Amino acid sequence: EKAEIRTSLSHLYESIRNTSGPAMRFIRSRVERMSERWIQAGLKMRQSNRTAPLTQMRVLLYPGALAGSVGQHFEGMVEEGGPLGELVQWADLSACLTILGHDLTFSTSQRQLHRLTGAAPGRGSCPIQRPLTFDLIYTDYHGLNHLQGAMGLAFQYYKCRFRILDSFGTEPAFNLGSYAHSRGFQTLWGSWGLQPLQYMTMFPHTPDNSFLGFASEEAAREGESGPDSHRKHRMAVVYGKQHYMWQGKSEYVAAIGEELETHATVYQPPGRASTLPGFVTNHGLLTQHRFLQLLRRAKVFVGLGFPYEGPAPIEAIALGCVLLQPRFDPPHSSENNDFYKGKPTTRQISSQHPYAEEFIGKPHVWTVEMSNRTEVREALRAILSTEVKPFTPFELTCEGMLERLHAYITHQNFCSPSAPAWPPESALRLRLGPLGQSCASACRRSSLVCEPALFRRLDGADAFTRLGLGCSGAVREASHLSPAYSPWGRRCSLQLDPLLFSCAGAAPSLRRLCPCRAHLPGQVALCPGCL
Ligand code: U2F
Repeated sequence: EKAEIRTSLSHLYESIRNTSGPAMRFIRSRVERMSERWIQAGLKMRQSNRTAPLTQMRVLLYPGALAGSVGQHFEGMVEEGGPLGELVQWADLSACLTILGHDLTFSTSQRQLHRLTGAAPGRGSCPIQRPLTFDLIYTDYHGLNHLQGAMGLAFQYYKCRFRILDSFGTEPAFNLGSYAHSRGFQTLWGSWGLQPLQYMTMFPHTPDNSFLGFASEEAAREGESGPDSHRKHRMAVVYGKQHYMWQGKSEYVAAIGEELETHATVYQPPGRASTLPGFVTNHGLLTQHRFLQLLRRAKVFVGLGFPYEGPAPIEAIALGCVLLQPRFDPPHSSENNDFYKGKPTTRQISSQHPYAEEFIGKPHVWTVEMSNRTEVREALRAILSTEVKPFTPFELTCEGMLERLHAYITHQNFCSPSAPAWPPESALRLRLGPLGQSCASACRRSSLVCEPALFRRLDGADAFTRLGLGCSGAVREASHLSPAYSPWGRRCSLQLDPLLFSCAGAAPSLRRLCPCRAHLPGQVALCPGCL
């Protein structure tokens, strides 16, 4: 059966009918609020004929963070200022798959997971393994544990069908258990030995993974483009849903308060006194709808440094706010920061929202040294004196997300070694990185992106020749740094274990061989001609 673009989300409402709790309420209300935009984006996609229909997939969505004992903890936080970014992604992923015409099962129950994917009770103590009835299973790190418990031995066989929602990303060196163990890359989360592209991130920060993203509010919404629709008040909304996020920031917040009427949406525990400065108008945690209405009136959205890399700044920019956020110097990372500690990434976080800083920038995004009052004040004055239009990067619109997910479902096949390679070899732009640099940054320097799926295409001795390098010898090594060239002794190394191909790997004495590619405007995940 072919997957036909749907013009209603009723299939999704049906599949979440029996779920309950605050997290699913958040997901449902987000989907309902955005449904018209999803439907319009689907119609546009159908008309454009850019994308061929594909076979309907049977898809299981299992957010492990909402199931079992972890789920209880998470649910408790939803209405108290806990993380909602993951829920935003689950909501948008499920809407997107529904519009694309796939057959969805949504579950947050560990018991149901056993029924759906586990072995059937057999005779005596010998359960009977049934074939898995899902072509794709979207889950998260918690869900991987649950799936392993439910599926037993079949887990290994079917794991190529999994897709892992992983906001902050998993680099190859942390992903391969034996390697992580022997080279000191062991973390709380990594070590599942999946294909790195099976991990799907919130922003395109880890090219070794697939960028899933979400769908933001959009700049121009039909019927709202009247002259008054983005009239801005001299007003700031501070980004930070819990009191602790404000600690140690009083100077910075005071500098905001001097220039603008200052609003907040901080969860206020009943019976506890607020510790926010008196000049701040706190609305308490708002529903998403009311939060977005507040942003519509505001001129500036102010980052305090935490939460990192969430969706709210993108929504704020889409509603015409300017994001003012702190720079991190030195950058935050798993080496020096409790939040990133134990996360399977070596990324260096240069500001609260690196995507906003690098991909959007001025006039929408101002990144400042938070403790420098003069810099903060000058930035605020510059912001107040410029009119800034709402902006949404295409990749974070409903249409952009539909296009991207459709491409992934069509082309990414991790189960069959004979699947056609994607993107095709014609997309490859071979580059030699400078000493000490990763391919992620080497490609970026050429305004390209690192494409891990193309590493296989440059993993032969001829790649060195094409770059004009003469090797004194070439060895195959299992290393997240291969392929690479060492100028000392002109040593060339090739990859022994394809799971270790890594855009992120870098070492001071090595020049990486890098598979770069171009990307569509506003859509880094896809290359021209690769749809
Ligand atoms: C991120 O999670 P957060 O939940 O902290 O991300 P935010 O950017 O604050 O916002 C998530 C959504 O919450 C909504 C808002 C966003 O879409 O519209 N919201 C709301 O409904 N009511 C309010 O009063 C304020 C905001 C990130 F996404 C996670 O991956 C991380 O775990 C977390 C920590 O870094 O940050």
